[in-house]
Amino acid sequence: MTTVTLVRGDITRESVDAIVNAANSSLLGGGGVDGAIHRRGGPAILEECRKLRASRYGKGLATGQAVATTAGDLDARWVIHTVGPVWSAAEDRSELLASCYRESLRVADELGARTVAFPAVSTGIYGWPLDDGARIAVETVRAADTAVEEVRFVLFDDRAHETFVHRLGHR
Ligand code: AR6
Repeated sequence: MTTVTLVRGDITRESVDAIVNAANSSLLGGGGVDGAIHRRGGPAILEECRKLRASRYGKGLATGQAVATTAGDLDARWVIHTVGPVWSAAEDRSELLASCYRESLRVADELGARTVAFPAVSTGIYGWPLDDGARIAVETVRAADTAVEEVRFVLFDDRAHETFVHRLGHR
C-alpha cells in the first residue's frame, strides 16, 4: 500500500530514497526543478547524465520515460530523471504525463527505493495546466502497482500545494 503525502517546498531539500527530476530529453540540465537539482546536487549528477547520453541514450531520453543516476550531494540515494510532455491544446498528451509517474515508480522499484519525492511534472516551463497535472499525478500514483511505500509530492508554491490537497481529497 503506497501512502501519498504532500509537502510545500523545494524538492532539493527533501530526504528520501529517490528524488524525481522534471528533466528534458537532453538530460543535460535546464531551468526549474532540473536547474535546482543540478545546482544543489553538484557535478556528479551531470557527469552520470553525460555517460547515459554517450551510451544507452545517444538520442536522449524519450518523453514519458525515466532513468536513474546518483543523487550527488542531495539527501537521497538516486535522482530519477523523467521527461514530461510539453502541454498542447491541440493534442491530448495525458498518457505521456501519466507514463512519467508510472515509469519513475518502475525505476524506483528496480532500485529498491521505498520513498520517492515527485515534483508536479510538466506544470512549469512545459505549461501543463496545474489542476489537470495534479489530477494525472494523483490518479496515476494511486493506480500504480509498486513497492514504493511513500510517494511525496513536493509543491513549490501555495497554489500548487492547494491544488494537490484538493485533488487528493477526490476519490
Ligand atoms: N522544488 C519543487 N518544485 C519546483 C521547484 C523546486 N525546486 N522548482 C520549480 N518547481 P519545471 P516542467 C515546480 O519548469 O514544466 C526545465 O528547463 C514548478 O513550479 O521545473 O516539467 C527542464 O530542463 C512546477 O510546478 O518542469 C525542461 O526543459 C513544477 O515544479 C523543462 O524545464 C515543474 O516545473 C521541464 O518543464
